[in-house]
Amino acid sequence: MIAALSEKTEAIYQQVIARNPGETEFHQAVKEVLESLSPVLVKYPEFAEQKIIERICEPERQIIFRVPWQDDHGEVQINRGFRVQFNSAIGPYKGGLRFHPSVYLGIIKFLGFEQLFKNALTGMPIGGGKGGSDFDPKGKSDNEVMRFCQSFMTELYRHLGEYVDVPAGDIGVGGREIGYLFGQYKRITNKYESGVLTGKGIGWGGSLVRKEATGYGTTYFVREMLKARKDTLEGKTCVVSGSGNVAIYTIEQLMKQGARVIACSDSHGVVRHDEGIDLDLVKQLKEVERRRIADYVKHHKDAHYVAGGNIWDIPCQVAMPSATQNEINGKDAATLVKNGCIAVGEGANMPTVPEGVRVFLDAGIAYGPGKAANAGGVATSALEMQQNASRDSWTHEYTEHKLDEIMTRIHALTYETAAEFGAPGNYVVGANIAGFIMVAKPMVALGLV
Ligand code: NDP
Ligand code: 2IT
Repeated sequence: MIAALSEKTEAIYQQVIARNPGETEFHQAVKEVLESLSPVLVKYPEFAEQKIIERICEPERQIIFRVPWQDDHGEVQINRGFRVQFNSAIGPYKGGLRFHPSVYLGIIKFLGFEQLFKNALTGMPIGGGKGGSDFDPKGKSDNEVMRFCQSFMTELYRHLGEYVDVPAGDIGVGGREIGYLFGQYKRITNKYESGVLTGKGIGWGGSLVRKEATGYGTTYFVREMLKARKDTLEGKTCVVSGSGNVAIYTIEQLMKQGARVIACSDSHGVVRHDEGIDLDLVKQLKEVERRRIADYVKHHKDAHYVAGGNIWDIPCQVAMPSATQNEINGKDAATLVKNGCIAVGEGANMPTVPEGVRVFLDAGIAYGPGKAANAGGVATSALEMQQNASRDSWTHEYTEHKLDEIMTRIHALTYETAAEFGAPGNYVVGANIAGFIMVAKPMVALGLV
């Protein structure tokens, strides 16, 4: 069940719409959090007195800049760069960079807003931020991507720092891009400041398990939700949307937990393979060759590819949206429930539209919203920062164990908070309230800044 906005939160929401015209994804993310907060204002009247919600909805700083670069034909290209430094009450701004043609301020702000609560839920000292560009890395040569990243960092570097703002990857930004960005930061500043970016490669300041962390973490969260219902992932039929970083390592961990993954996708279409997805092939196609998922069926004659298909029409017990925002609409959610889906773990940020969230909650299935379920990526970024600060590198086993502990703790925190605020089993309420309180209390303590 989702509560309506109270008079007070409705007024705040209307103010957010008026102050941020046209930023529909940002409005959606704000509304979804405000719907959970009325009981918090009753319990903590100081939050209302200090206008904490109004302050949280206004980013501390927003940077928009020109990114000029030259393509392989010598033609000048212009993109737009963004960094929104949302909230630094509990640590330096932290959050990924997204390179995708759909990027505009409203997307970066929704992501930054989600990020600040997610980061709080990890229990690590990281504030919230997000950035990116409308640059499209698809179809670009390595040299073009490098020139773009160098130009992007030539402007952004002045706003970053280990104690200031620490970006990482998101859609379209992986190890290759982080490498070029770090190289340029190092060159401009003349400092080997490892802690300025996370998602770095092994051998130059990166952490083991960061690459796997978001997918593994989301799967651990689903494992915990099922455990609370005396169930497991063993033998479950799963569908994972996307075939990028989060999707690949979600599939890997689902398989480790004994589940069967029968479908994945990209923005062009859906692959279904009832024998079980061949993960080594997906890694080869996507991580190494940067090809389309359509090529999967060239290697497996018994698999099916549907161009423009809808992955949520495929019956499954566990759905793991791992591509992008608003990829599950109300009808998709109803189809999933009708087909016997018992759990949804959001690897992507805000992949389910509000109507779809309502369908999942009304059906009483185990629904893990992104800001709790996919926090393993940024949590492991914080572990990377710890290793950089102490000039140490931890083993795979130790780091993975830490990630598992953090996800298990986030599950317990969101589960218990939901129960405390009268909505047992509702992880939306649990995540929003727990994350909000963990930012709001420090904001009160730090005074009007
Ligand atoms: P990648 O760029 O590695 O992969 C993105 C995947 O999603 C690709 O398969 C891509 O298909 C698909 N996709 C992207 N945009 C769209 C779209 N508009 N419509 C349909 N499909 C789309 O990104 P990540 O795996 O890193 O990110 C996936 C999601 O996870 C995002 O929502 C991101 O915000 C979230 N996330 C990522 C974290 C991380 O650590 N990387 C941490 C927490 C959340 P195609 O190649 O065809 O574009
Ligand atoms: O949405 C996210 O949490 C990320 N893209 C990862 C952010 C990070 O700083 O590791």
